[in-house]
Amino acid sequence: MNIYFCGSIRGGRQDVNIYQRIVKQLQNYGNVLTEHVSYDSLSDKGEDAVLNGDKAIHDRDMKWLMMSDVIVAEVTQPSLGVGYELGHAMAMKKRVLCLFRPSSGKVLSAMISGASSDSLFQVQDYKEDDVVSILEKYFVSIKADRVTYRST
Ligand code: 6K6
Repeated sequence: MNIYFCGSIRGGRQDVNIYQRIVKQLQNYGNVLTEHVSYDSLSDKGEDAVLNGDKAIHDRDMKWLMMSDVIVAEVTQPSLGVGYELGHAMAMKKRVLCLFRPSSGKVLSAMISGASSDSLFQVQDYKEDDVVSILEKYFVSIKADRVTYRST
């Protein structure tokens, strides 16, 4: 299973330790195409962006998004790029899980919380210590869905 993880880069790297925790857990369920989003070494300044060019980053990420089976986004730190990815994922009818930490004191954009309408696009409040159990529950439910689809 290809998993696309979204997290803020130029929107701010405050939550990078949480991204690492999520990505590590996601790797138990499939191939995480965007592991680099969780790297400490990736700053919000973008030296590698200068080397490769923003268009190359955009085009590669869109290709990966298309190839992915599931998108998991940590949406607590607002990011234009993550919002853009989520809009495309929804248009592509991909399965999406957005994770938000109310303990941050932030309020999630209504365009994300309000988009949660069916099982394809889910938004879930969570606490950092619950990452493992929330992802486990989510991926078990996906597996069950896939089995149901195949047998009907
Ligand atoms: C390094 C530092 C700044 O930019 C870079 C290299 N850029 C990116 N490399 C890979 N993915 C990127 C890059 N910039 C944005 N993205 C994608 O957008 C990721 O998949 C993230 O989920 C999302 C972050 O968007 P911003 O607006 O917070 O940068």
